Amino acid sequence: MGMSKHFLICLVAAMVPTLGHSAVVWDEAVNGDLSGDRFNPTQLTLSNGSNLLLATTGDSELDFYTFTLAPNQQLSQLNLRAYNRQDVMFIGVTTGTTFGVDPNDPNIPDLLGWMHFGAANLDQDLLPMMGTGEFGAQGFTPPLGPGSYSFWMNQFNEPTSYTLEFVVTPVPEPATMAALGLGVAALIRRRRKN
Ligand SMILES: [Ca+2]
Repeated sequence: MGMSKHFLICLVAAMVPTLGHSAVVWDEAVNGDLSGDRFNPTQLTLSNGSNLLLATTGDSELDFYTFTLAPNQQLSQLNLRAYNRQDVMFIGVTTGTTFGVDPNDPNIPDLLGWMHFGAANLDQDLLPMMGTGEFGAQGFTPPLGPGSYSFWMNQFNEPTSYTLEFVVTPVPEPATMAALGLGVAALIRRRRKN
């Protein structure tokens, strides 16, 4: 086996676990109710790949959770994977390890992003919609980079179950991206020759 082919196989093998990881990081049915205290949100640990959150919120029961992305991690997508009612739910995000907005007196400019979502958003990535900066929120363009983020989920009507998928990817390094690009190009050339 030539050195270049061996290198390619190693490169591809190194990428696969990163893309293939999928785990439930919190399931209220198993792990208990998410925190209702914005100053002490439930701590989630996200890994590169797909991270699922299964929870229920409704009436006056709020859900607060937080996670910290390592210097080489970014949140690429926030996909809605399940939603069991027709009306909409609020999701808001702030930077930091506590949720920086008072739900009883929300100051919108303190929100990094927010939106109302519902069944119409099933299998959609909420992140770009949350980042539009509506009503004076700070706004952002995905991905969300390294650092701490806290979320508030709120449904004023009957309890609603939701499943969110947080997709975390490595922050691309220019050298890695270039090597991967060359590797893929070489693989394609090889396949065409065979
Ligand atoms: Ca809950």
